[in-house]
Amino acid sequence: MRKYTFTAAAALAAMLASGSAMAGKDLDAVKARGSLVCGINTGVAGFAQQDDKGKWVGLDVDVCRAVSAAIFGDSEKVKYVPTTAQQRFTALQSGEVDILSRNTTWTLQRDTALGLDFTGVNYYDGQGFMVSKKLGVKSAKELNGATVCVQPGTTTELNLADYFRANKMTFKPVVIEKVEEVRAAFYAGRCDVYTTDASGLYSTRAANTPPPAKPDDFIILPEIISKEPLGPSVRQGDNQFADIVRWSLYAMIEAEEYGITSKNVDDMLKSENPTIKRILGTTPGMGKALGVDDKWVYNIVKQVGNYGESFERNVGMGSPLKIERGLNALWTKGGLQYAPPIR
Ligand SMILES: N[C@@H](CCC(=O)N[C@@H](CS)C(=O)NCC(=O)O)C(=O)O
Repeated sequence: MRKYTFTAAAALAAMLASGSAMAGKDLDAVKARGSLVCGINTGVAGFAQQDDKGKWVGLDVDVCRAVSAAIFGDSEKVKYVPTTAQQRFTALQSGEVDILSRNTTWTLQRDTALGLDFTGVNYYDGQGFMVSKKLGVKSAKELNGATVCVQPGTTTELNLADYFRANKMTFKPVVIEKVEEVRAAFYAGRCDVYTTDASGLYSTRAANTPPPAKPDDFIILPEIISKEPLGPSVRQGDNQFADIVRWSLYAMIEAEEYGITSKNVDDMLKSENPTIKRILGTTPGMGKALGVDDKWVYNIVKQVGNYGESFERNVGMGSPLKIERGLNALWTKGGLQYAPPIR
């Protein structure tokens, strides 16, 4: 036993000395390939959507770009694979994608039985309901007997059943896998209600509304019926890769807290603040501990922006979605976004 302990400790020390502590097969594969394969959704404006040049943009896309910047020093070494709600976990489990960054709720079963490892929360959300104004409904409590459009393989489907049962109401589900088809069904009046994460409702209403529907024709009811902490996940089994994903997101949040932006990051390299020096690698060590370049946060912020910049650009008041920071404000501003210290 003693001998075993000694051997394990020696092996660990040797790994640490060689700088390859806990290196795993997933990170090795990403490095060997020279790119990150990132599973995203098939098109939810603000979170992951192709712009007019065919480039994927959005809050979830920015997480992939940040991880790419941390590993390769270049945020563009990413291949994007669109996945429906139903396909997404198989895509990650089978190795088709390295990371899932796709409005996916962190739940116990997904984090355990499904073999995923959640690495943080890039958007605190909750489930809501959208209806046509013509329906004349002001509260979800008035939805007894309604026909409800919903996507399968989601927490949405489960919460919907729980909510109606708890409120002694009935509903008729219209379950459709493809997001554009579920939206079309809703706009065509095949269901009274569309339910998903509130972010998805804002996104659908603001940017995906196919003509002739108009955003003003629809209202989002006030009830938020669940907790949907959305965040990136990886397969279990490669701790270092999971750490890089986790700390890339934290780096964006920490940069916002310390006022480091894509615009001022070069000036910030001259900062005498010891925390900023550690974050930006002017005092080396943090990158080395994570197994990436000491300039990792500099590269993330310079190329992708801090969390607040990404939020505003993609889903915030400056975007068509116009979502307030709310729960996604920093903890110093009354929200839940809180990064452990980079030290
Ligand atoms: N957060 C929920 C729902 C996620 C979800 O898939 N939502 C739909 C509606 S916004 C979606 O993203 N669809 C896009 C797609 O299928 O590509 C979950 O993790 O189960």
